[in-house]
Amino acid sequence: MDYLAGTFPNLCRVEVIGKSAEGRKIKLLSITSGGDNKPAIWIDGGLHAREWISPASATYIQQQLVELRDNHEQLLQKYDWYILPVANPDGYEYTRNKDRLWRKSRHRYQSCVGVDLNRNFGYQWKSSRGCRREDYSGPSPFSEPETRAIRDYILAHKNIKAYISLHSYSQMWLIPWGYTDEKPKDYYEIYLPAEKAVEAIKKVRGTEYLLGTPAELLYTSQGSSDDWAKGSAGIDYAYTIELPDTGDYGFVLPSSQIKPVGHELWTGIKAFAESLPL
Ligand code: 0X9
Ligand code: ZN
Repeated sequence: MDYLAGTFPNLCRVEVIGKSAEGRKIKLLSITSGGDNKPAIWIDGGLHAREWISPASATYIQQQLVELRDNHEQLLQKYDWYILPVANPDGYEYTRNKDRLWRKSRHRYQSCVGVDLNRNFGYQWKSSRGCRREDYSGPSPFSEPETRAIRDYILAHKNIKAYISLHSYSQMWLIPWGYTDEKPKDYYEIYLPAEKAVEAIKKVRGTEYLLGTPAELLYTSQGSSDDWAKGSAGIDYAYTIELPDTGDYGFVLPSSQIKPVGHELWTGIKAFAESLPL
């Protein structure tokens, strides 16, 4: 991100949108090619520490948008992009040095460590039975500095019209709601651009992403970021993407997969952006 911002200062810049519980910077790349109040697409990764393909894919998209801008000038003319690869820097660092399969943040509560940041958002938030759980939702909605940083940035940028959160694994493009088995009224409208994305991804090298709600494909859960983006921030087009694979390697995807996964995802995001009715 620092390289991109230093090399292409007219196109992008690094913004520190907050600090983690342990004091690390939460860094986002904003990509804007001029023009006022264009619609924007938000992409975050790394809310869950161990899902390493998610930050890697977010940086892949940054590189495509900035370094290879000539290949897709229209996408920069039409949209601003806000891309946050590592939303949970404390957890990420912990997976690099201590426990590869850590999921939560590293905020200490009583005798416990860590909050599941994808349960800490303040829409349909639900309290947890005990802080030791892998999906501990925190003492209250937005108790965590990482989720507050995302909330505050998004609420300050009303031009954000699409929200995408990158996770792994399962190969799914998930559509709200995540907290219930009911579908939003505009389900069909928000299904269409996601369907275009999934079709485009399949054409690259045959990777199949399932498309539907968490209740249909996975499980319901409350306090997640996509539901908050749609339910509270008013961003109609809100999604969670579960990146590859489907379980052979799971969270510990080989590094040889970084480029192919990033490339097919980027192909899907382009098809998605081009088909948004904005
Ligand atoms: O449980 C999660 O937070 C996500 N799956 S993961 O394996 N990456 O942990 C699913 C989030 C989508 N579901 C909802 N939005 N409720
Ligand atoms: Zn996840």
